[in-house]
Amino acid sequence: MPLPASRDITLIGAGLVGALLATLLAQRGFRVTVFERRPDPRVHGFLGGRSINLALAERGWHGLRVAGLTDAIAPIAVMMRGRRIHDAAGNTQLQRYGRDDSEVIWSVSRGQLNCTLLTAAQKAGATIHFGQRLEQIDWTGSRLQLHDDRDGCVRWHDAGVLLGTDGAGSALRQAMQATTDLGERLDSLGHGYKELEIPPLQQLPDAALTPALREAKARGEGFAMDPNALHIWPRGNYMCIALPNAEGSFTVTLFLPGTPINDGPAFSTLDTREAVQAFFARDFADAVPLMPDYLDDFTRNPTGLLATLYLERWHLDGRALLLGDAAHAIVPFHGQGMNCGFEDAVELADLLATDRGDTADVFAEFQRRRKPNSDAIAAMALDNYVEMRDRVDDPEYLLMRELERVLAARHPQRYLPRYSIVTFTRLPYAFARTRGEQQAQLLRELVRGKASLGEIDLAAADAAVAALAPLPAH
Ligand code: FAD
Ligand code: 8R5
Repeated sequence: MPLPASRDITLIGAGLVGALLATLLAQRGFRVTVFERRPDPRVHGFLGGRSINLALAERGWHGLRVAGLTDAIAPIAVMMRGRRIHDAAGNTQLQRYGRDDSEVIWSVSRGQLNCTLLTAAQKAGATIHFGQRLEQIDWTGSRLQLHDDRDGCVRWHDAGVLLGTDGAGSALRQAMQATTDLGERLDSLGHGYKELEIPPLQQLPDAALTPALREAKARGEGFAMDPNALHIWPRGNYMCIALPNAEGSFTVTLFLPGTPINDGPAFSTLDTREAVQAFFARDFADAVPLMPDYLDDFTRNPTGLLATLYLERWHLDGRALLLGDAAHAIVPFHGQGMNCGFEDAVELADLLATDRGDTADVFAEFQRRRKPNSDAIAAMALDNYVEMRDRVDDPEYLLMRELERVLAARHPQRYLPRYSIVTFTRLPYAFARTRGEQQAQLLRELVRGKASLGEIDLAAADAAVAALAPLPAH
């Protein structure tokens, strides 16, 4: 029996969110067609072969679980149990993210994750057309124009119900904007990023290694640093981070202002190899010997831009809806862009599958539920940049973290650090943000003028926590 027309859905973009959503919708009996600009990464490789990884947290795992994919991803995920902070002298220290190894985040290869999701979508029945770029939409005729990268031809297709999962630079968003004002605002952060690489230990020349690392290499060890951490080199207005890849390398990212702040380093002034070299030698001396190609990487790799995208409207009645980065691109500092997008996909698939009414109502309901949450994670991601680059080695901040652990242990029903709510639960981001503000206020008052945990009035702390509403079940 043919499916009714409303069961036909067209997705633009088969990135992380599009491929997961295609899987979820196909599994729920929708007829799903996806148009993806790039060639099939399972045939042609990914991003020129560079290893780029992402941090996967509970919200992201949940999306994979609903799609039945945890068993496919778990074997390629590397556990990160905390931040490993590298000070200027090269000493490191681990700050755990959670109570124990049940509260950790995971580093996953973007390419492998995307390939697994594409295969799952096709297995569930979705049709994916690669090398097909959305160019424009004829809204009156309900047709979309695609450019076929393989033969260079331009063709028109019936549009039907459109879902935009085509990322931060969304072509569908642009086409929607051409007919209706979506209330778009792009807030540029003024900082950019550059990706570098620490190769597997076995590929590093002995001459560059410390005696301890030379021994580790001789023992056959795979990683040049602690593999089970998210490494951070906090330096005030800028920082480096590194996430482990399963094969032994690390992807290092430098986050830096575009132009100087108080005469500090910036992308605009790192314009010669000598300037880059002097900067790294001064600020990231312990990482330099582990990155034999960093000068070439720095010159060759593009500088990424960082911005937050806000839209007042995500849909054109029942014809088109944006989700994932296309609707709400955020800065990366909470590692939640994909995690949030996966939450979008699960929510939308549920709404579409249970709804018997008008698609426009479903889209409006989706926006009503998700927008407060994407606004909240956008704000918390901005906060976390300051925390990562400037606060993680500050004594007052460390005392607040220490107190937070004590309070969470004493009052598990009432105190949960904001980082934990965001990362280890699926409580709404908007809840994490308001609760986080209340808790931060409480911590600030308790640590004011105090130098150590012993000086803090725990009875007063207990009373303050008791005044918070109990946490929802999670
Ligand atoms: P994308 O994954 O960008 O996918 C969009 C897809 O649409 C692409 O396949 C693209 O080719 C396709 N497309 C674009 N235009 C067209 C067109 N005109 N026609 C057809 N197809 C088109 N998030 C985390 O949660 N944790 C992390 O640790 C993390 N790290 C990140 C590291 C980096 C370097 C970057 C850049 C982002 C990171 N993010 C992370 C954010 C995360 O990558 C995004 O939030 C997530 O990929 C969004 O998924 P998406 O499907 O909406 O967009
Ligand atoms: N995205 C991340 C965190 C929080 C870590 C913490 C931070 C690189 C472009 Cl910057 C960043 C986090 O608070 O200790 N979890 O996961 C991922 C991050 O950056 C990713 C890799 C990134 C965009 C470049």
